[in-house]
Amino acid sequence: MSAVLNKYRGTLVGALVGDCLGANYEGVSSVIPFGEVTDYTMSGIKNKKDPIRYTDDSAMTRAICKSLLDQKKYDNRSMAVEFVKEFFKDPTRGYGQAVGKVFERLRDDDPEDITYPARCQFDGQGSYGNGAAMRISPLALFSKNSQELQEIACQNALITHAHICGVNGAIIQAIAVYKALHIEPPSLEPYNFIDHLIEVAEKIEERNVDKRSLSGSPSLPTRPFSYAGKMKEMKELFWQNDAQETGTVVETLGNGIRAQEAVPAAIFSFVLKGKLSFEDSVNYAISLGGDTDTIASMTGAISGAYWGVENVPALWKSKCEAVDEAIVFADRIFELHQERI
Ligand code: R7I
Ligand code: MG
Ligand code: MG
Repeated sequence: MSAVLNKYRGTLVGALVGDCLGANYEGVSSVIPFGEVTDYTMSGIKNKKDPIRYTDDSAMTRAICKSLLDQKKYDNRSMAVEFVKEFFKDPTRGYGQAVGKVFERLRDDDPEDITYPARCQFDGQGSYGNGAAMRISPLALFSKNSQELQEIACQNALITHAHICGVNGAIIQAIAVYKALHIEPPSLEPYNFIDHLIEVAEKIEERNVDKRSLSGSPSLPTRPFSYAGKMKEMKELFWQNDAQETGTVVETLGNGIRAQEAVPAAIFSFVLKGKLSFEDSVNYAISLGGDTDTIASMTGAISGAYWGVENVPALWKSKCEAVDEAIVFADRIFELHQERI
């Protein structure tokens, strides 16, 4: 298998296994001892007979893959159609409480502007949940360059999340995956990695201030949350050497369902354990507690893009639902990407 294909497969399989394994702890509000997490993920699951089910994170990721492969280009309406199909096929996959309303409106009203239902959420503020960021990794595999990726990640996020924090979180998560795809192990430099994301975030946040709103949505808070600022705090965490203290990490970054918490937590889990292994990053992500399936899935996408599928534990690949399908998606998006460049 080529090195690039290894990384493509790693991205989608990484996102999937993170979701499946993290789901066991979703909603645990406190941090979880690392040893307790590894007891479950490295041995507890050995006895499981049925595949470990994936949640909405992976359901929406596969909808993005399907649309890309069906259209052979990026098409936002097709993305919306696939999300709706995926949701109504199985609404019990643990979706966010409010996002089902968007899918209902997309299905029942078939609006000309497909971002309209998302803009109606939360009294017109739009959702700041992490649901756009959690699904975004296939777009990093598809895109020709960082600029294109930022544009389509933004469009994709707006189908369900109109709040600027939800949208920017998706763009930054996408760029983190894209960057990790282009670094060969073991040459990750944590500070450079975070600096790159800070640079991207600063540019996005400058543009947001210029425009004052996204796509006509009045969702820009007076003092919007800054991902760039949060990632500077993340760098401080490294310097202070507090990083082993998960309580401090959660206090600084958060571990919740908001994109502004989950995305930084996922990036941090990748870089902190990035010198060690794929499984260390994912296990660490789960140990932060909170929105564990989503944080572990986003960590898994970034780590998998860096390490490649060959470094994903065989046990995880054999126990999680739909790993084979993720590999097929990765291979086909790889081919599509080759045709595009
Ligand atoms: O963002 P979303 O798709 O949810 C993703 C999360 C992941 O953890 C998945 O694993 C799954 O468990 O859900 O779905 P939304 O319903 O848009 O947002 C999720 C939640 O964030 C909402 O149900 C709210 O609790 C909260 N939320 C908000 N609360 C108040 N005001 C999001 N936006 C707002 C807001 O503007
Ligand atoms: Mg989920
Ligand atoms: Mg979740």
